[in-house]
Amino acid sequence: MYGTRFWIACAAVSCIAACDLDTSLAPRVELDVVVQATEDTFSADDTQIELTEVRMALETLEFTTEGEMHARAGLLPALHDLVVPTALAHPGHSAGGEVVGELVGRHVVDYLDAGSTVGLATLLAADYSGANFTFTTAEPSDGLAEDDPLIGHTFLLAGTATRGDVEVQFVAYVDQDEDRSIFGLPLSFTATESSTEQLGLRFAPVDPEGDTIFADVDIVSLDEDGDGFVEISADENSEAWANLRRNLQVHDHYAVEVVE
Ligand SMILES: [Ca+2]
Repeated sequence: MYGTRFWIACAAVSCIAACDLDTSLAPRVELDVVVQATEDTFSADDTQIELTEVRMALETLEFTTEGEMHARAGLLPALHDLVVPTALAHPGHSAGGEVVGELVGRHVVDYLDAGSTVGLATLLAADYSGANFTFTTAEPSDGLAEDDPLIGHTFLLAGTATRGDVEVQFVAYVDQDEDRSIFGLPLSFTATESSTEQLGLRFAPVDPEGDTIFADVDIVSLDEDGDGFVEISADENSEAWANLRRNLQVHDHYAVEVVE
């Protein structure tokens, strides 16, 4: 059944046509957001890292445009409210462009499960130039088991750090502040009503400049008792935890890509 909002949106679309504006602005399309492959083995200074688990809890993923939509400011906001209803719940996103598409709701992203679907995004037909997302902390209602160790945290990272003959297993629980966001991920994409592409969310442990998420986090040296295991958490190792947390706030470690 179509609700009142749908018919009001249709009325707005008709108005755009009647007003002889570019009707291509009005249609929308739903596209899958999928996980892009993550580089799971890499060097961090003189340490070889192998990641075996990378999961992250996010709130709304938004897609932004610059330019043409502003010209219709008098008409579009009303349509925009209807089609992208939660965008208005987050004012102040204009720094990254105008939000005209989004993947609504909370999602746990398993970055090592390449090709898996995160959810279905709704996009107004537009030229997209950027993407934003907001971190959250995972909850059982996110579809997790009640004893899932990600619960209460934003990231769960696990793996092996090797330097010379020394191998250390590690697990890291990282929390980001509520409403901490990544703004302005570059995205060059034109959405039309008939678009069939997917939008790929990528985590890059090594950013394009070669900086890793483990900068100033020397996992091997954190194994002070030599038992081959390190937990990085706010309680266990606050300085390394703070550095990892800070590194994971750098937008160079994320990307949104068009998957043909
Ligand atoms: Ca240890």
